Amino acid sequence: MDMITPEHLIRQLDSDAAETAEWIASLHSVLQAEGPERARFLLSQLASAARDAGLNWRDARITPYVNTIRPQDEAPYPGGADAIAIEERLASIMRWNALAMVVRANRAYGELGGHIASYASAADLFEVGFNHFFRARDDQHAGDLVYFQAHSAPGIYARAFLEGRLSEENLAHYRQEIAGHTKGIQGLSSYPHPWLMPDFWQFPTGSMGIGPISAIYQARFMRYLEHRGMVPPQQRRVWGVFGDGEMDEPESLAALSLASREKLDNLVFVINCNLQRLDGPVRGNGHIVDELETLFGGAGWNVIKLLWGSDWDPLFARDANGELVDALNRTVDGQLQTFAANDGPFNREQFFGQSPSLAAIGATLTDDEIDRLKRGGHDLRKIYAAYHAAANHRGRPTVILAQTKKGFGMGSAGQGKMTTHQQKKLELDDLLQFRDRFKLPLTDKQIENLEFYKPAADSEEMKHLRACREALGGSLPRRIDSKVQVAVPALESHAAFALDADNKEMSTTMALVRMMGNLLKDPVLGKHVVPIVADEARTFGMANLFRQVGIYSAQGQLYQPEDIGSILYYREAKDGQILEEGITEAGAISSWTSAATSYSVNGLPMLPFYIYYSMFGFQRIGDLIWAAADQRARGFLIGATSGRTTLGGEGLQHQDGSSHLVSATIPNCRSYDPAYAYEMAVIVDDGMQRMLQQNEDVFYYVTVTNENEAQPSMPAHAREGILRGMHRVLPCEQPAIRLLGAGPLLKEAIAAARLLDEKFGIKAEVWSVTSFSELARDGMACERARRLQQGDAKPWVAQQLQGNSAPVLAVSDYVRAVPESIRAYIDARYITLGTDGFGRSDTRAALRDFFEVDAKWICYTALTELYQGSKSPEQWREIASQLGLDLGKPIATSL
Ligand SMILES: Cc1ncc(C[n+]2csc(CCOP(=O)(O)OP(=O)(O)O)c2C)c(N)n1
Repeated sequence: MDMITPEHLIRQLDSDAAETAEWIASLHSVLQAEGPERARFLLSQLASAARDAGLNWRDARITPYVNTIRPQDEAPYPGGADAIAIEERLASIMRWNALAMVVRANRAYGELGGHIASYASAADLFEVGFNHFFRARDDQHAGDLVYFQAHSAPGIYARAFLEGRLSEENLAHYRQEIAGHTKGIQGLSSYPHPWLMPDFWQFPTGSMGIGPISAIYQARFMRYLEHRGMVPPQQRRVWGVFGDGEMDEPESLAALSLASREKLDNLVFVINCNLQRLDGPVRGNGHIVDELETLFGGAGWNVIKLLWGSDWDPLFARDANGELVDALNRTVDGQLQTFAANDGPFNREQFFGQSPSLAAIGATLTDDEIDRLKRGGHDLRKIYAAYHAAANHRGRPTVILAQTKKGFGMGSAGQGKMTTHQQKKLELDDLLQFRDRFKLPLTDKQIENLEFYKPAADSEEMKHLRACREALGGSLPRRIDSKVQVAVPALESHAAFALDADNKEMSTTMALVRMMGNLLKDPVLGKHVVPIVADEARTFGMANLFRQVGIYSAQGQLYQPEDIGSILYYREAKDGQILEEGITEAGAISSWTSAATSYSVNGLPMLPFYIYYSMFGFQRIGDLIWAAADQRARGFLIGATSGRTTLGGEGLQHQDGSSHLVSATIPNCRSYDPAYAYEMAVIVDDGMQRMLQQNEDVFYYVTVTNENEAQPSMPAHAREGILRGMHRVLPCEQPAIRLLGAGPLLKEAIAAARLLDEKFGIKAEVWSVTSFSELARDGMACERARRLQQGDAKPWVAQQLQGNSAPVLAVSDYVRAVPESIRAYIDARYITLGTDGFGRSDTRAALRDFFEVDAKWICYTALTELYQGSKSPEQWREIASQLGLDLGKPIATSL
């Protein structure tokens, strides 16, 4: 505890205290006579004079460990002390119901889990928001967006219970969603999950770090819609309440500078700094608050430290020589936690006992008063002042660093304890103490039975609760499942070039971009399309869109672009349509999610296309995609430069052979790996129909490639097969083998069919598999239906391949597990080829030979199937050499 603080140093270095006092007095007099603007101006002039004089002076970013807002600057509390008293009682009731919910569930089933301590620390932060700030959507207002710290969910349920939105039965089914469902009762999900509670939760925050970055991009997307004239300018805010431990996630901090760069003063973060995470202190040997102050402040945010409650104000007033502030500055978080976990006498001795002056300050308080000294995040008055300042701050986003105690009010059972995060059971004595601490009107028996408590409808508390929410537009959180439709243009109107391609050369990426360009021109749909890139637009041939629809920039274009003379110049505009996110896949997908949930969040359906390097999608930002799925996102993810052997030169970290394996695990994601432009066009058309017309909560993952090839026209009657996962592209009367080619390897399968015919006189038919995952899902559903006596529908793949027993050989540019996923539904010998192993840089031809997926290897593999047992090793070597294959080559997975 011998830390030297800046204030210590100042005192030691101050060679002329009288002079210092004069300077400070001058500042005060300017402030008084001419106001803060003038004072700030003078300070910045001084700073620049210091720079000119070569002083190399810089403001130490960290301010003392005290509240940013001085007591005299606090906005008055609406309703004053009476309202505070009622709201404190309400907060106590929320606390109890939340605690009872978790303890009850775990009394019944010890495995259910849940958290008490997090909400105990966050309750007051939420309550001030609910009573005074969080605006719900109504006829006048589109509603604020609130990101709730996930493991505080019981508290949000507790409030919904008091508001009459959830019943006792709902609460009794906390974390029992399946049991609840079988009884016709909505069980309560562990964390905010819009998929599971679609009328309630808006934003999934259960995976740490996803809430903060998503909140920033939602706030940004609101501005995007306003600047493009899609919605009128509005006073909506995004509030995000997050944990201090959660701030360690890279995603939590990843977009801070975007928020200030774009001047998102519609955004407020409240960081619940209870100084603990799951295992222990967030920064035992330092101050997480100061660290966050530096990070957010450095990124350009308005930072409000909310550290101490009103009962500290008189103590600071008595702190004439600054010893109290010094002591707080040097008390590290680990010690603050210990103070939280101990009682008044301990704190008097250990904290106020550090010096005679401190002891004198402490002497003005009883032990009990010391014990109850509040941290800022537990003082409604201080919280209100901070929120009020944040809501009225202009030009920058605000972060409120609210210091609280983890497990606040849980007494010796939990407050400030190392293990408090996971505490979900409490002894009767602890429960009784909790009741007494929060003055809950419940009998011992009611406490023992963990009865939920709801005051009478005409009680002061309930009237106040209702009045506050009515004034703010109703209850919250509330997810609105808008059914607004957007007309989708006829396929021929924007994709004729793909449907009647007539062997014109193009890549599927080029076809997609061309189609998107056409869709953007559609008089109805056009403005709803949101092209999103993470600094790869040129890679995908999208530069023409720069000029066509412009790149969104809140400031417009303040410079003359270098290429102004070119028709495709780099055009930034305030009403630009493209979201060019720079090199942040996490940011780009968060933008995509904002657009993909706009139908619900803004009541305005948008159609985002996020086009990215397919390897940097599911693999890199898979959890953000999973959260988007939970959020019922609707839009297109376009995995470009896809296919492990199709990307060619880029090598191991760029070549994607796995995204289709991962995307197949997301229930509401329909994944396609089209080979042809017309297939891609049909898939996008289907997606638009389902998402914009039928309002289905699905999204599409479509891989496209940069390999140019002759594009055939669409055969008649192919649509159903394309969408269900396979259709025949090369028929044959009596095939000896059936080849299934997927995506870019379809052409290898077709070439193999020719090779088999020309060199070996073997007839093959070829199918284009647009989606192994759709085939597999259909297969699983049919198989289960049969098992459960619910019907005898045949899987699409089995229907297509029926009437023939010839072997089936599938080839994919993804790992073999992808084509393996349909094995169970094929009534014939089934062989798969894929691209398991690390990619590497070389030509497509070399890569396809290396992974044994080119026409020659398909041909050789087919022969091994057809000539089974009838050839000697010598003859096989002979066939291989005829095909130009090396049978001695090592397996790709070993290299
Ligand atoms: C990505 C991710 N990693 C780990 C967890 C597990 N987890 C849930 S809460 C938590 C601790 C949170 O600490 P903090 O953010 O400080 O919140 P507090 O509960 O202290 O308010 C952890 C590690 C998670 N939910 N998500």
